[in-house]
Amino acid sequence: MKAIPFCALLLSSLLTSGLYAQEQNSSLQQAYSKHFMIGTALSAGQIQGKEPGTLELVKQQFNAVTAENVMKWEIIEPVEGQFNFAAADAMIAYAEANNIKVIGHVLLWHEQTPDWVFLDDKGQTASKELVLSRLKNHINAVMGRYKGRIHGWDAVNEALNEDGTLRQSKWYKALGEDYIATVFELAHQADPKAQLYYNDFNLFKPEKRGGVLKLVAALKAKNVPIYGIGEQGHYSLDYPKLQDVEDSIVAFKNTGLKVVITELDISALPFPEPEKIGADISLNMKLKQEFNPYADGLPKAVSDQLTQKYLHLFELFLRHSDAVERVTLWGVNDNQTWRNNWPMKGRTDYPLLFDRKNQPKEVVQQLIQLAQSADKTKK
Ligand code: 9MR
Repeated sequence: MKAIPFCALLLSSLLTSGLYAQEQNSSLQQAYSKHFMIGTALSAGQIQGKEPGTLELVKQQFNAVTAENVMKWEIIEPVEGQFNFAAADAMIAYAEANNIKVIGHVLLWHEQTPDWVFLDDKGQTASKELVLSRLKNHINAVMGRYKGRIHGWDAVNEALNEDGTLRQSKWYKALGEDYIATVFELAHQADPKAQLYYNDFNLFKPEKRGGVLKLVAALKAKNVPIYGIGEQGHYSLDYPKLQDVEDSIVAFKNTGLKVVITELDISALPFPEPEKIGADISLNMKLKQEFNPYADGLPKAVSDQLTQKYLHLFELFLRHSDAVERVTLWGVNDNQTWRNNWPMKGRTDYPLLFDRKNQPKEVVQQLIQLAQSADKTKK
């Protein structure tokens, strides 16, 4: 039987007593510095400084940033050979000036990839050689530009179906099932120091987790340079069960790879079709107000549930901090979160750690205190 670690005991006292941190001055990234990095995603508008206070807040609270969208293929290379580096350049300059690590997102994904990648000059399906040369050019151009300046890349994103089988994406159809290994090889050649991750959602599901384990075993058998597994973490108050998250972290850790929590957010809203939970962006349901119950504010009881879910998850991440190297929130504040628009547009959700005015939620100080207490057991 596992011993109950001190931070779990502290967590239960926090939850029952509602105690606040004594060291109010600390920030998330300082508090977690002995355990793992604390990251956030940044939108294009936030990178451009259009949201008052956000860049200031990010440099206090976070020590890793991921581009929410501006490094995706359709934005960074919308037309073959024409690159839009301005927004990525700006994010990296900001990060470097503030001692923040940069995470590249994403080299290859079946979404947000322009059609031209898969078509020849006659508009017909492009040959394997042509698609491969475009992939190579893309990776070399983007990773080459930022060589040595990116801590890690989500190299391949969401290549698996929910049952753990390989998604029959355009990439798969064009390049065959070796394409994942190819991306890791090309990426490693382009920037040998960058950590490379396989990133996906719903990895708490045993079948999908099994698909990742199979993929990792195949990559390792061929000495493919994969560094870690990115568990996205698009969760809700009702799911997943903590045990399922823990089982996936342990299974990934046992492969010898590192684990990164890459896109954490916890929706406070009811999910219309529970079998479709996850982050499949092709889902687009019609807005129904019954699924938007907190447009005027989050009731205290629900906000308390959100606090507890975050605390339980971080307690789990702390317990596995030998493998968990980073926890990245998928956004800074509730104003700028994809959750307001998925799986239906126009809802008011509360999934992040800072509210719509960039004010810390109650949970922030509690998370800080949780880390400070875990420090004491780590010394
Ligand atoms: O948060 C992102 C949203 O702004 C974009 O419209 C969407 C499509 O590019 O992608 C969202 O981020 C996704 C991430 O890139 C991959 N995992 C799922 C994320 C949420 O959909």
